[in-house]
Amino acid sequence: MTKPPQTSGPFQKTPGWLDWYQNPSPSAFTLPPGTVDTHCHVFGPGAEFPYAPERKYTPCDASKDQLDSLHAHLGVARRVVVQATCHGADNSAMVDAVRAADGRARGIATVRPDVTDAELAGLHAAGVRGVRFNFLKRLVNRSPKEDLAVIARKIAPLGWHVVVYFESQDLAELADFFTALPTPLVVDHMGRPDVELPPEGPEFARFLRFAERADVWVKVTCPERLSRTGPPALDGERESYQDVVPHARKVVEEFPDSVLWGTDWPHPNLTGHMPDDGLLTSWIPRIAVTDESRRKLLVTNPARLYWPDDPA
Ligand code: 0GY
Repeated sequence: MTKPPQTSGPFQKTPGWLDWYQNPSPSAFTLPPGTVDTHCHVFGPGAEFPYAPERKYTPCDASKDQLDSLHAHLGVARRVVVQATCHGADNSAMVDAVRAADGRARGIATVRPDVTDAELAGLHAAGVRGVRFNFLKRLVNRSPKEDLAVIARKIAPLGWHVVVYFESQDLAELADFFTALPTPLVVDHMGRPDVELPPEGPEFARFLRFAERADVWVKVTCPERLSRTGPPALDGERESYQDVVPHARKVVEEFPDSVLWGTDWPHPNLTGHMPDDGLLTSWIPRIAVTDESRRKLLVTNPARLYWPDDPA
């Protein structure tokens, strides 16, 4: 069967863009009731929510309805929609997706330092519970730290947190800045370790020592982004993303009460391959090896952070 082409509305996708996977397999792992996807995005649709002029890539559309279908298919109960850099600080698509989920979604916004208290109150009413600070040069022009500190001071009274996305080699320079922020922190994709370095080595140890600070949460997400060994070998000789498992398992074992899981759908900026989201969940029992650790990772930890008044 020919699959319909995926588009960006009136925009041209970045050359070589890999579209998200259509018709995913059934979930390889049965998610427990109440599972939360704490890291997913919506892209446009571009015709309705135009991509930001300052974006560094143009994705294929990934709408709230398509996200909803994926979650229904996988058995995900609630979600956190993270503002993607291709929408800059225009949070409309993310907010629209969060509102439409009728209490089953939270949002993470991108805001500028001149954001007003009224704007923040509006975002809070819509379901936003944090902002994202992104330090990846290929995704954003870095904001001055003073601007980020201003934003953090403005959002702290709302009980929000800051989601930080950085490369592992930048942690040494950023750690003191992070520690001085007056909010909890949520670290994207385990701080992007170089998985060719051992989980017992000094680089990952630095990250683990950072993560053990109070009020730091870690997303054990994106094996498909971090892996060098890649998806499963066709001859069955190698499991998928095998090289990321030891790092993620170590994080889950050291911080069972502050780890979070997410799909990263629709997987922006992958270059080698696009994973089948149904098969990706096979990662979960490999990194959280007991029922209790899986329940914390998938259900109770994210509920505590994002729905403290309505835990699963
Ligand atoms: C992710 C990772 C990436 C992109 C973004 O907002 C974004 O554009 O987060 C990436 O390219 O590594 O978390 O989706």
